[in-house]
Amino acid sequence: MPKLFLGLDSSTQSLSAVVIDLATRKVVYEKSLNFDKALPQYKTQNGVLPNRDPLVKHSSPLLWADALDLIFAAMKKDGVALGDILAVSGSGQQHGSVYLNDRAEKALAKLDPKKSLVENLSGIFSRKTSPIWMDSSTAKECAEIRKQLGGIKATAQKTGSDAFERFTGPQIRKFYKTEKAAYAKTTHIALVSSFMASLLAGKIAPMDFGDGAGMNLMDIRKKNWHADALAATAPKLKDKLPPLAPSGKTIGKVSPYFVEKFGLNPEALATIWTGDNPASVIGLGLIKSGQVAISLGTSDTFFGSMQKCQTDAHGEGHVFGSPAGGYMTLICFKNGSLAREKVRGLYGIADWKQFAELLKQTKPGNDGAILLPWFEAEIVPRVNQPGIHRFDLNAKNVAANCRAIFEAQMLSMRRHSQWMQVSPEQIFVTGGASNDRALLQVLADVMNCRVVRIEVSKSAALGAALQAAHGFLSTAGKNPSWKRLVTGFTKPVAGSEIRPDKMVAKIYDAMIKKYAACEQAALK
Ligand code: XUL
Repeated sequence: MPKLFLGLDSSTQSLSAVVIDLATRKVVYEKSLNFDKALPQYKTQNGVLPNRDPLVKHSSPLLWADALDLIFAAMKKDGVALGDILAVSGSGQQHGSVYLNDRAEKALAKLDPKKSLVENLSGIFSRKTSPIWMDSSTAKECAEIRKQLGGIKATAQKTGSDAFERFTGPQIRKFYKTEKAAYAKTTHIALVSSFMASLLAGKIAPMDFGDGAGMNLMDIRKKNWHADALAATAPKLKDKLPPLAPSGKTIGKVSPYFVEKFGLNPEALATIWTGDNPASVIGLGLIKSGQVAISLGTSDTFFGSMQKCQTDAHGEGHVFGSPAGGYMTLICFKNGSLAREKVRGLYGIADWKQFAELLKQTKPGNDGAILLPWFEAEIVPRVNQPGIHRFDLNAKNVAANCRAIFEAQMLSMRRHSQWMQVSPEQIFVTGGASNDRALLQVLADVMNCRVVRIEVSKSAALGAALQAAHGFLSTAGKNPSWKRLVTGFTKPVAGSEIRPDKMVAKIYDAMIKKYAACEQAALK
């Protein structure tokens, strides 16, 4: 007898679905719908609506709802046994917000399967578009909130993070300041995750401790709305926010809309969604405190599981609730592959294979050469003036530049993740650049830690499916163990382990001091 659970991930560029069978511990279905391609009428580029101001990045909540209809239709067409799904959960791109008026609750409760979701939702929005995580137009509001909350350290201690432009609180404050009448008409503010969960459940869904922590509004320790943060953000804000609750908790049965229209099991549970990063923590199997993963993607991220809440006094890293209980940490380095690609372009390097070959022609430590690769304004460390900085490095030496950028990126990760005080037994690494052993050897040596590759193309949607299973089993009073639940779904790639070279690791132990000095000099 299969035990099917559906996980959805509403990300920046696509909506993905993963169905798992807990009886066989297998992923039985995967699908991804690219917003630009599947719904061109919204005119998004990489999931973002065009805007003249490069700092403003919005998307459309109707686009996300439309995609939900499309992905259910695709699952029905592909013969997914929707009638056997026991529970549905999901994750969303973090920080993005949806603004609803007093018609929303009624509309959600009476979704008509003869109409599309978009038709059903007509007239329920108090703001047509949704600011998303790529938006950086709220520097002023961040400064105002940070000041009210007592500075960087205090803001991080209270809410888990310093005030960041993309976080929901500063975005709400900007909306309140610039569109007072529309703000007054807003009765519910949702995150992308809680908006999508509301559609599935047919009622306003709570926000979870993972995504709720990405707002600069949640008390990171008490896990309720922080009165000072609400007051620093906008008036009457508490009335507009749903309650906070653990992710995966049951909201109710799925809305009859999905039952009648697509044949979803009428008894299937709709559970609370979370953010894509918290879901990925589950999808990558980071259950034990101190387990960390590095994703080498467009941006590089360093994230992991943490039992006791400990915030970053410098305000560079974030603390979110983890769907597995406890907390997770996240540090986002904007100049990841983005910067590596720029170096490749600068030197006309054909591909990553050649980049890795060049890197191998040089020796660890690179005779002290360092390249700080801030091609774009950087999040960590905070760099508002983009630019690259070379130290003891000849710009003409191609091979040395390849090593210098990657070593600097890894040294930066080591330096800026120290506040987490984790000493992992091994680091899981995922993302595009994780295919190359030469790069991973540098990572293992800099971190002085074993590195294993994990290939989970849809880690967030898989995490969401596991979250649905956990919610279902908890509701049935089974008290499921997260460790047992993720086993088998998140195996490292066979033979991918790379051990640090202890002699080389010593070179980096010395080099981290020089790296720190270079960083400080460049930041001056
Ligand atoms: C995390 C963040 C991004 C988005 C991407 O803080 O802003 O990783 O969650 O969807």
